[in-house]
Amino acid sequence: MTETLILHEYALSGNCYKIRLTAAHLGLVLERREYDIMKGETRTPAFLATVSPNGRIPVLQVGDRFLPESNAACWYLADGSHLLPADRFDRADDLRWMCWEQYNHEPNIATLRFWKAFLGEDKLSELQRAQLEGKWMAGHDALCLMERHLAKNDWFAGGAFSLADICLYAYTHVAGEGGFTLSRYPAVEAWLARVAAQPGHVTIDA
Ligand SMILES: N[C@@H](CCC(=O)N[C@@H](CS)C(=O)NCC(=O)O)C(=O)O
Repeated sequence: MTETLILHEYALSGNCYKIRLTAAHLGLVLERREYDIMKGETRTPAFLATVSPNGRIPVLQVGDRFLPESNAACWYLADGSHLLPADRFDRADDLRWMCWEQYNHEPNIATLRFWKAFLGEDKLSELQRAQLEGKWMAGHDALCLMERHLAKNDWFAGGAFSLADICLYAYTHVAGEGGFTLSRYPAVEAWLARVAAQPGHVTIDA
């Protein structure tokens, strides 16, 4: 990759971490720009006009082009590498797990983490408070589905460590911060340890 790679991020976000983890596994250097999402720094007119009209991080800047959405950014970095299966079906299966992560996993597990560990339960609106139980149940369902898959498979797709594992690891390993008890999902815990043991692994606070 010849163009400069800049990650617009809030470092403690799992969505930002998964891009750094992908880059670390590929030996790619990312320049990092931090925004304080608690202060609305991604909602300024300048950010909306230049970085992303969606007003959220992460955004991967490649040269002078901007790519929002964490999993798209991970895909961009990993395209053509050992992190994506060579087989066409397995590659699509990798993408399937990444889509599932964004629809079934992240909106529940990451949101509860954000509400509880970052905002604080006493700061939640009535609407957010009313959603706590439903998000907990949906997050538990997601962890149960992972548990069933990982009871029979070491990895999510293609029989090897891949991008789907990275994208799912990002918020699963901090699910405890959202109130989930990971010891209830032993196959998930064993998989988290396998991911963390991969050469090139970096932690969320690195
Ligand atoms: N689907 C998006 C989600 C992005 C997202 O929700 N970003 C959050 C932090 S993880 C954010 O920027 N929040 C600040 C805000 O909405 O103002 C992705 O995967 O990148």
